[in-house]
Amino acid sequence: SFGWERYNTLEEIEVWMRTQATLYSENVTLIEGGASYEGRTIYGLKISYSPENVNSSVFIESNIHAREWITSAVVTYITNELLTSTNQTIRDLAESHDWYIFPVFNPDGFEYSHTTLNEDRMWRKTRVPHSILCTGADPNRNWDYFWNHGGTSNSPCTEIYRGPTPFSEPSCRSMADYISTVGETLVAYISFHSFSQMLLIPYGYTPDHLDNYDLIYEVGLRSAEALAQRYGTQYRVGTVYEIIYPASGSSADWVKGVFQTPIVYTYELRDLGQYGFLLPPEQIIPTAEESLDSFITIFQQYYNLS
Ligand code: 0X9
Ligand code: ZN
Repeated sequence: SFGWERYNTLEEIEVWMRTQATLYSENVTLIEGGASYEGRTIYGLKISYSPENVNSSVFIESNIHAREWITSAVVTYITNELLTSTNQTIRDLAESHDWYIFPVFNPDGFEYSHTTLNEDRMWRKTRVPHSILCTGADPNRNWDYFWNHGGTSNSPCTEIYRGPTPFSEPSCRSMADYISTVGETLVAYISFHSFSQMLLIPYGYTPDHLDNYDLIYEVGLRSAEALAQRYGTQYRVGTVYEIIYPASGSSADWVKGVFQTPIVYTYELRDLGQYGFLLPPEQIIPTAEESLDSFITIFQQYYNLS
């Protein structure tokens, strides 16, 4: 059954979401964000403690890349804390925002990565058959904001295949439609990836520091500091373009560019490559704890400095 001592399957995560919506039915709703190529519904949880929070919503996504299992584990952990923590800081944060949380953005790929074949464990992309030879597009290169502006490939056999057209991937198209219904209400959009221990700032398509970069950089530094305090885990902070690589067509760039969402971060969780995507289950809880510390700090410091 579901827990943070090991990695959960798509079905276990969905059952867990349903259970939360039943247990906390006054504040939690199971939502259907979109659908994947293979016909799976992309489920999320909406958490709302007050109708007054409608214009300070937070959107969270994880496992847009299938093999990055630690990301949905951390996001479900954070969700559980928002629902059950008695810590006053966490309660205040939870109850002063509306939350849209989608732990598995790429259910087809995620399910595929859970098959027993070793090769499949490293699956990253969608499962759309774009060519006879190779399946899938990179769902974090497929979004319609400066799509095909660097850091992508037009070859279906690469890991960064952008797809034939913007939003060719049903999961991206449908989640973009869903995000559009709440886009103007968002104060924050946080996406979770692994690995390499970074807190990334938009954009990936340009080296320019746009919108509120200075504030978001400072908030990011303080959040990375908070993260390090628990177990000493070191994170780097900077734009996607500058500290990893140029990458266009990501969900985070799309949200930032289309809605000018004030707080947009992408986490690259543990580790630095020792285990990489195969982070041992013993590290789930420590990774989640330190990530939660930084996550809370993002909001505290943003409201403190802005
Ligand atoms: O390349 C990616 O899509 C992400 N790194 S990963 O190793 N997990 O694949 C980083 C994307 C970050 N892009 C934006 N936030 N714009
Ligand atoms: Zn990723």
